[in-house]
Amino acid sequence: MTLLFKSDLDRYDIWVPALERHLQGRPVRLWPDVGDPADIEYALVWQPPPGLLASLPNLKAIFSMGAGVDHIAADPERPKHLPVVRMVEEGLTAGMTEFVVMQVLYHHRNMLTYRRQAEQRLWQEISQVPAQERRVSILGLGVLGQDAAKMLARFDFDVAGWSRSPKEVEGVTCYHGQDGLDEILARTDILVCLLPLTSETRGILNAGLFAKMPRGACLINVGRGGHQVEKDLLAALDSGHLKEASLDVFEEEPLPPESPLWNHPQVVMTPHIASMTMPETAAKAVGENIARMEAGKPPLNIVDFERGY
Ligand code: NDP
Ligand code: OXD
Repeated sequence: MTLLFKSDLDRYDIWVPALERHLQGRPVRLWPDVGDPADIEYALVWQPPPGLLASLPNLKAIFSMGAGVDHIAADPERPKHLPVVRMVEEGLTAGMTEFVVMQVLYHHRNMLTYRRQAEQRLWQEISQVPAQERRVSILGLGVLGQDAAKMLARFDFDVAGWSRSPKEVEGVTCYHGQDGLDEILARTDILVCLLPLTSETRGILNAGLFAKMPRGACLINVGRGGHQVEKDLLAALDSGHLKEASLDVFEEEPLPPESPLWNHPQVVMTPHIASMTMPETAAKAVGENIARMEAGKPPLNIVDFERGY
């Protein structure tokens, strides 16, 4: 049996048939109408209410509907003996790469400045830097970071990436560890954050990090709001040290109405939509993993809670 729960995105009319197609006849039950909790063996969740997972006595695995699992880690009653599987599926990856490329191009081609100029009826060219001379750096070279990095390299950007462990990615200069962070920041015109939120990465986008980037650099945060220290970011934008930022995620979501980030002239803001899990491809990935488990194999993409992702 599969339990499906997502609090905020009402696409069950697509999700349920997609799951039924890929679950080899297993019935799908939608929370809160789950019937006998003892029937539930697999849970597919996004922001489950604390205690919900612990109330399912025969659960075998927890599948996250998103790539990030901070929402599941936040449940103090999460049954710690069960594998938690993060979402890796082609639709989510493709959507993130589209979004990152769009934002990089937006800053690369000075679109925010042109928008401001248009508001003032100002017809004025800005000298354009070629892509080969624009240094784009991605924090997080995992499933999403690597895909975006490879696509940016195809646009001829000078692309680098940073991860915890050493990596080799064709067309991408790879850095890792604390020394690697300082090196990558020093060569950055546009910084993309695609890290998971962990105890090590929380607050990483702070005044100290911005100071290590060249003056006039731009930030794109599509990781988590917990990565950015918004007061430091506002100070860096206001001083001109950071030229612009694209923010898809925020310290508090929804962004409170009083936040200056809503209409800051140097900020492009979106409401945590950089990428979305696509029901058909996600259901296929979940179905394949359940089939693995039923065949006695461990599921792919298990979260290591020691590392935090
Ligand atoms: P992965 O787990 O595949 O990749 C994570 C990457 O971050 C890895 O390269 C990892 O290094 C690196 N990393 C983790 N901790 C550190 C650290 N302390 N120092 C340096 N590097 C570190 O995740 P995904 O690519 O699938 O997803 C990344 C994140 O994107 C998600 O966790 C989520 O927060 C965010 N996201 C946001 C969405 C949105 O709509 N805004 C949509 C989907 C995801 P290593 O390779 O060495 O393990
Ligand atoms: C995710 C997200 O983690 O949508 O997948 O934020």
